[in-house]
Parts: sequence; C-alpha cells; structure tokens
Amino acid sequence: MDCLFCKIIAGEVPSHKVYEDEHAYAFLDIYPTSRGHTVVLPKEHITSFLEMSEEKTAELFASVNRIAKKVIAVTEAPGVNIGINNGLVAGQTVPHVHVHIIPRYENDGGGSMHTIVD
Ligand code: DGP
Repeated sequence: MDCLFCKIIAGEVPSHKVYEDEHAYAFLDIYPTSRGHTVVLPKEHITSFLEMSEEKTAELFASVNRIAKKVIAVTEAPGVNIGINNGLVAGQTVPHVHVHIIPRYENDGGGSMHTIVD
C-alpha cells in the first residue's frame, strides 16, 4: 500500500510521534497551524471518514479525546479546533483518515472552523 501515513505508522517515514495505542497513532503535523498541532490516524488504512463504521469511529474518537486532553495539558492552550478534512474539495491531501487537533491561543489570528462556509 503506497500510503504516506501507513508508512509513518510502520516507521518507514519518520515522524514526531506523540501517542500510539492499539487502534490509533498520532504525530505532530509537519506544517503546523499552531504550536502543538497534532494529527491522529486510525492504524487501519481507510481513505474516507464516511466509510468508517460507528465502532471504528468510536475507537478513533476515544483516542482523539485522550490525545486532545494531553495536548492541551502540555501546551496550556485555552482552546482547540478538532476536525477532519474529508475529500479532495474539503482539503484532504493525504488519503488516509486523520483528525487534526489544533490548539488555539489568544489572538492567534485564526478564525473559527465555520468561517469558511459563512
Ligand atoms: P489534510 O490537509 O487534512 O489532508 O492534512 C494532512 C496533514 O498532514 C497536513 O497538515 C500536513 C501533514 N503531513 C503531510 N505529510 C506529512 C509528513 O510526512 N509528516 C508529518 N508529520 N505530517 C505530514
């Protein structure tokens, strides 16, 4: 499988790993939107969030919840965006489902996630 994120999980491509469990793997985004920007992936290769079962989704988001709490504890960010770019037109650049955890800081210049569709 020629998938960048599968290669990261396998250790064939280096990453700054921040978390790993049975179902999920997380690392720092190479192009961070903010300090502590983390990406969480299911270990099993799947391209679209919309193809995931409720069970797999629950497993992934249990890990996202755990990781987000740790990221916020470490960064002391007062807020966080948690989201998925699903599909090319939505900005998904890597075809392996991944959840962004983006710590947010006072006056960091970013808008809210719905700014784009308002
Ligand atoms: P998205 O645009 O939602 O598909 O986000 C993909 C993210 O993955 C993007 O913010 C940059 C990050 N990324 C892409 N390639 C690499 C890589 O090789 N290493 C790391 N750490 N992050 C990567």
